[in-house]
Amino acid sequence: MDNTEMYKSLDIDLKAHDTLMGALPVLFQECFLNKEQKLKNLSYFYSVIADIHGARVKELVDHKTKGPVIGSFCIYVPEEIVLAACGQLVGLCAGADFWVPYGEQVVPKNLCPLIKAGVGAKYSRTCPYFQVVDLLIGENTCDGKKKTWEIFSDMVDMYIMDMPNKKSNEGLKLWQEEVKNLCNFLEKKFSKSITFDSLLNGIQRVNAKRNALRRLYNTRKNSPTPISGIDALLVTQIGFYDDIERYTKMVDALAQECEERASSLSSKNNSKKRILVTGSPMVVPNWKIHHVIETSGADVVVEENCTGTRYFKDNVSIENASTKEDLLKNISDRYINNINCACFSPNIGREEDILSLCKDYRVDGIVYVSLSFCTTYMVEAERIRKVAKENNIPMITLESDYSFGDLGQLRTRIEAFVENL
Ligand code: BJ8
Repeated sequence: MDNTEMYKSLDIDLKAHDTLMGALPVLFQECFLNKEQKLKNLSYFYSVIADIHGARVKELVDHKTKGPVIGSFCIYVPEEIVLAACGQLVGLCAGADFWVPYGEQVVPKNLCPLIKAGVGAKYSRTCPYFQVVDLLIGENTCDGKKKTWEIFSDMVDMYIMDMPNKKSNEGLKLWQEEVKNLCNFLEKKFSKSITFDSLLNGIQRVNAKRNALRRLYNTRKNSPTPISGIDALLVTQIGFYDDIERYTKMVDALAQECEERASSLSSKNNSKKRILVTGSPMVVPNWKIHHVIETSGADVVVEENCTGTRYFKDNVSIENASTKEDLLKNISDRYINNINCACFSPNIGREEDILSLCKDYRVDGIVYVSLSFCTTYMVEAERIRKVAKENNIPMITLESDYSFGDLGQLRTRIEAFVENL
């Protein structure tokens, strides 16, 4: 389908966009299409990526007649409230190296690639998702993001949620206020009243998405795993911008196929080592680490990061909630209790999560990956290394960006790590 007219209406730089789109198929082919495919329900997710700047963007453009399209950079932004305001939430975190040089024209080079690529995507006018949003909701997590919102606010309408640094009672109170404030802000800004029923509906829709993802990830506890780590990562990544109902249905169908496949594989011996990946988020099209691990003789069986278990761990409770305020409180609780971001100090919950995931997914080794200049995750690696050592779980720490210059070095280190497990 020719999207030129839509791109023009979104003020896309067509020439630069063509260059960007030329690079994606090569990577996609290498990481996904070249491998032997066994799960038929993956074809939906592959088709979403193949048409990443097409059909879904058109749906979002069409949605604007009914409600706002809102962008975010963090899984702390509650999708339930955006849905209750008739909005659609899209994750704008950018994972392509293409955008980094554009970002570096505006922000310092020694920022993480996720921020630089995000700024570059907007600055270069080559990402239709950035171009389609009516509002960007930022959050005060790491310092890099906090200051980058000031730069974004010259290019796009912004609302910023403050974040506590500690998961104390005071921290929880601050966050509860922030969640309420967001709700009030969206009501006013888009003249949509958020009621108990609309909020409940939003919660149920996001909980259903989480249930489907949990069901899919549970199948990865089997040995052999019925789905490769890179495919599971791709599925989770798509959840950040796909239509929520369609996505949930497709994840459920895939989970069912994986359950069936797991029972048919159960009698087979599995000699592959099982890896937990943890650290900074991995957003489309950042598939590098999974690709290297899984072409080095191991399986990634779970990801403890924001493009993994943190995205769907536990639901927002609707029990005993009879008012809109109750629901908002339950939303605050679910987010603060389940998302163990390294921006919090201390961040004991993450240590506990990693250990219990290692047990549940029968993990042989941990691959800890920080994006370059992602200070919080780089520093926290030391705590996780200690905890892993105390529990006799081998761990390797890697630092990488979106370029492919370090592929050889990564492969050498990962192969040696897997061999020694
Ligand atoms: S809850 S991990 S999505 S903040 S990679 S920009 S931390 S320097 S993305 Fe994150 Fe929310 Fe936390 Fe998750 Fe900063 Fe690190 Fe860059 Fe990061």
